[in-house]
Amino acid sequence: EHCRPAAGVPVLTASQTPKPFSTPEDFEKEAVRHIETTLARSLYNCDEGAAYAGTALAFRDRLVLDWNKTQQTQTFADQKRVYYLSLEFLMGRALDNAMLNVEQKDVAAKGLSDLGFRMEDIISQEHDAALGNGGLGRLAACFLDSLASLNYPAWGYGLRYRYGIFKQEIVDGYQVEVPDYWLDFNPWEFQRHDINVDVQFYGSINHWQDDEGKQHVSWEGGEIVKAVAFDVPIPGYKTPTCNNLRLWGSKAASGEFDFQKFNSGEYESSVADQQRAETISAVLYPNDNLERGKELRLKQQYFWCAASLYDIVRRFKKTKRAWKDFPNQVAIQLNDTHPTLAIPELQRILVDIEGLEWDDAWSIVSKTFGYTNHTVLPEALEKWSVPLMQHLLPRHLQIIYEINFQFLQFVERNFPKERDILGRVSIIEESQPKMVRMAYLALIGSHKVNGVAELHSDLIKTTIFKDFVKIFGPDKFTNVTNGITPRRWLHQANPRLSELIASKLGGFGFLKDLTLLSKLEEFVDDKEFRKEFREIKYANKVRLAKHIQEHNEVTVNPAALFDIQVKRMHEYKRQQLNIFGVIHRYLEIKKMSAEDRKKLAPRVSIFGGKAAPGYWMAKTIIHLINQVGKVVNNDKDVGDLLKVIFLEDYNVSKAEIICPASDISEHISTAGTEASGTSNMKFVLNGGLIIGTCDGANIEITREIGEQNIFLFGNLAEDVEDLRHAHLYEKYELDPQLSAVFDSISSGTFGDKESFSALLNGIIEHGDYYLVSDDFASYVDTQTLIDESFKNTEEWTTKMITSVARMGFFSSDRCIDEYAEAIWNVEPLVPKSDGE
Ligand code: GPQ
Repeated sequence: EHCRPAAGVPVLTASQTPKPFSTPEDFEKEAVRHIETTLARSLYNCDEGAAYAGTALAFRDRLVLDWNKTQQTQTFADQKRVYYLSLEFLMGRALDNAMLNVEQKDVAAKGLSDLGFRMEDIISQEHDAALGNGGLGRLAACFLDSLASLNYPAWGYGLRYRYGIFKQEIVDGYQVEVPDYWLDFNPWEFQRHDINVDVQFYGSINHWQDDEGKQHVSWEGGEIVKAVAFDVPIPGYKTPTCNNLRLWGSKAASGEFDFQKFNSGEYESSVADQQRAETISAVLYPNDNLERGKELRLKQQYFWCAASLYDIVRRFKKTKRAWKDFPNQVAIQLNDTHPTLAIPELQRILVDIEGLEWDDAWSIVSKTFGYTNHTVLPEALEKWSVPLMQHLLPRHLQIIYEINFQFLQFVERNFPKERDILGRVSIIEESQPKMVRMAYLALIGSHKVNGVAELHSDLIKTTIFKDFVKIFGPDKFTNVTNGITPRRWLHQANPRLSELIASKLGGFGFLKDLTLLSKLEEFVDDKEFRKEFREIKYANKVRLAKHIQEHNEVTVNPAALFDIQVKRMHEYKRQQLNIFGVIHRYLEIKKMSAEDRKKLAPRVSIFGGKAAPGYWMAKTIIHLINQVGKVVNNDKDVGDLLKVIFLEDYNVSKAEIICPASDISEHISTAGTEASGTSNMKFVLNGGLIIGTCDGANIEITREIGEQNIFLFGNLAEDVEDLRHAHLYEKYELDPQLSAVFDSISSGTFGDKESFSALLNGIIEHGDYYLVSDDFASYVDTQTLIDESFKNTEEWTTKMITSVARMGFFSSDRCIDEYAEAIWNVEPLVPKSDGE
């Protein structure tokens, strides 16, 4: 089984490898070797792309030794592992992160400079790995970083999309989607040619009896698609742990196209099977907080769940343990309901293939899974039509019906007097067609269900899962407030601030224990520190201003107040409230005397974010923002007092430039709609303040940093339902200031007024579901407070520093420790060095 080198043959192992590059020359040697041999390029012909490749490969060499060692340690340690199943991993770039984790970025920068390159330019050669939509996918990426940095034995499982989230171009103020082909050169993945899983679809069910009279079920016929493993190393910060992210790509089971058909002249149909198979992992669905029930999406979900579970079960079987030990060895976390099919799939493996009794199997299944819910928005809760599932996954549908039957019997026994409860909690919705409610299946098949911020975790217990709290008791439900990795979102994105903090705290320990930031409060009155802190903020704004100059061809004043809202475009996130506020400001400025204008703090309103291609209203909002920008930015009379910028193609690597550059960022969702939010944490950690509603993690941020350091406004979640009801059944008046804004839009100030009529009518006539009008006055007033506060530089500086000092709680490390303790029951495991 094992390969044994002959005596005297040196074996390269992680612990024998010195720090990757002790000198810049060491690094250069390795990078040049890769450029000349791996890439077969002459140094005379070495451009930035080749320099990036050489650098990445040089660091990768080092990474894979730790990776091998970690995997070997995990295999032999034989302790419980975590599997994080997520359809999205929004990783961004890998090189910078890899260099910083081994503390070798400076050495490499010097080496690159010797070769005639600037580190920044080389880093920006890398294509973002954009296998996600927004917060949910980026959370998965932060979790992988924390799992590795904290030495948890953990794997991620996902899909290897050939196309990640589309690239956004803005053409004449409109969003245009361009495909994101990111795999032309990707040094961070390794295809495992030996790891393939056959995944079955369609077919029929056969019930039969063996010679001993035992009943069996088999799933036969249909179509087979091959899942091919691609592994991505996930290094931890300052630790030898390097975990694995396994992404599945789809291939035709036969591997090749049909030669028979090809030879008989049917070229087109001969490649059709192959193409159909490869379509499964071709593209990421670009919807955020929305489900559309498409067959291909269901295929993606099953393909990935089946391949991952096959892999996990195979690994478990190698331990030769009894099946009842499975939940002691394996914890599987479901990132939203997307991987819920893993539940009936594991039940199918145990019952149909391994021959366990139903109840024994179910006891194992329901101890293995944990389910994280990320939204209460009804349009985002997954439901699959029963006929579709019957067609694609006939055996799974049977199993789901059996799970439901047993569950409903249990409910009936325990709540005999409640007539309506069965219909309400049934996994099957009795609609036309019938639908499988995936959130209920995920909940019933898991031992813990968690929300992602306190308010959200409370809300799921009183709204969508209310009945289930009664059925299972409150202990099944828990909260794990989201977090972010301070490595990427402070150290990498804002190296100067990280350095400054380290100089005050006596080292970079805070990057592993973010609560150490609290010591910064001791320096809040330190004049020199305050000055440096402000200088860093200013420099980060200059960097963003440069980006804006290059991409938007608008000159913005870095001394102005930078007001930023970047996130997916969505009505519930209320970018429309923001842009209406900007228009209001513009109209006010136009009315002001020269004297009054002098008193005003200049502002740059910055937006960024993608709209789902089919989300017409979100696209309208993008269009309005760009139209307003066109008018305002060209109004000489307004000058520097107001600029409006839409940043094209917001993604992870752009967020790394944007988050450190805010004075204010906007997190202004209608109360009760944003489960948590995570960019709110990124902005505050980088010394920006927040204007926000009492929603998601804003509430906990306020508790931590103090309400004097955040600008809260708007109605509370508890009042939203009544307000909506009142809008529908009573006459309501539009807020007068908002009305003036609408008049200016309707008079054509920002171009063709017809373009925006549906947006305005939704508020004026159709109930204003997101309460834009209700919150407008308090939003505008709060922005005025911000103007005043910003002009008082000393007051503002104190708020920034105090807030940063109090952000320790929001590290994804804290979050992962909570999952490990309360949900997974797993312990860290540090890779052994060789010879031990
Ligand atoms: N989230 Cl359901 C997404 O990014 N996409 C989704 O489809 C759903 C949720 C977000 C959610 O809106 C944010 O409030 C959270 O901070 C984030 O998930 C991570 O939990």
